[in-house]
Amino acid sequence: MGFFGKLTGSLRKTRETFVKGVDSVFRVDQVNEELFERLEETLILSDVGMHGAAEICKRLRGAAKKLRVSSSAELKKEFVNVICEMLAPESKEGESSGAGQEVAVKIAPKKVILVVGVNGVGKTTTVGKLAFFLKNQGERVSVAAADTFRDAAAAQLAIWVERAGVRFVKNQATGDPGAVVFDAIKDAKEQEIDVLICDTAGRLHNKKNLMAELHKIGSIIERNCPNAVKEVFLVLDATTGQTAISQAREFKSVVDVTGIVLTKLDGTSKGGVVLGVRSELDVPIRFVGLGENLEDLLVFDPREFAAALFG
Ligand SMILES: Nc1nc2c(ncn2[C@@H]2O[C@H](COP(=O)(O)OP(=O)(O)OP(=O)(O)O)[C@@H](O)[C@H]2O)c(=O)[nH]1
Ligand SMILES: [Mg+2]
Repeated sequence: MGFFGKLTGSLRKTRETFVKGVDSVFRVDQVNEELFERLEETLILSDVGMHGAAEICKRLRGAAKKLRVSSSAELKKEFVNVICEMLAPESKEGESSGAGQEVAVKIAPKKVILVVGVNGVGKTTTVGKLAFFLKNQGERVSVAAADTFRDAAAAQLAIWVERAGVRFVKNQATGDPGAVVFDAIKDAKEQEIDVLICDTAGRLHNKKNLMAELHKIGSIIERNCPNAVKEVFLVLDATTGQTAISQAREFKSVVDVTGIVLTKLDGTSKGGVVLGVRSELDVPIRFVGLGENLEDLLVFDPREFAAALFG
């Protein structure tokens, strides 16, 4: 099964609820205010949330007016276009910007990815899948076990790292995540690693501690690899619906989130949350998690996603 087939299969339940609901809104002859109201209501009820639903309807109204859309079939087409536009990353995003400037010496690591999120959303699993993905892209990858809060965390990560076949840095001695990241950066320089991925704890004694620690790890990365591209991937669990959106808001206020990884899209009917997250955050969705295996991580492509949903 290809990537697209896998995505379509994973979105089956979302198609059954969200898409069916939306389809029924468009199954009328007239494009009128009532249709827009029903659409907004349907979107709110299907995990897109208030903010996302309002934005979609506003954009769709604008497009309908501009293009003088008169049939509901045409309007549905525009609806899919609006969704693609909303999901598309900002053009300012610099995935291809490399290390930011031309430098003669080789930078190692070129990129440091900090993976954050509350407990149980799928951070460690995502780190494993992401390591495997990047390795297959030809990158030299290392993983840092910076979740030192839970005893079993490093052991769980070690299994993923072994499956992915990448380098692993842990540090049982200090129990300090900052120290692990520091060691991993040092190791990455020595080993000429391209991408360093740091797993982090999802739970500390309290939320304030968690955010303070993420902040500290961020400064260690900044100080020790000023020339590397820094990414903060926020992992959100799609099955939690609106909760994922409020977590996103909370993390974004503390750390500079550069991308979202939306996990557990397989088997949930709450796929509409993709739209809510994107509209709420103004941060691109980079990857989606579609299962518990190494290869179950897909680069998020808005057009493909919309096609898998509505195609
Ligand atoms: N179906 C499905 N399950 C997933 C996916 N990603 C993660 N999981 C499962 O979610 C559970 C939690 O995953 P972890 O990776 O341990 O989550 P975490 O965020 O690291 O958790 P803490 O370290 O406790 O904060 C595991 O049972 C994973 O197998 C996904 O994309 N699909
Ligand atoms: Mg974990």
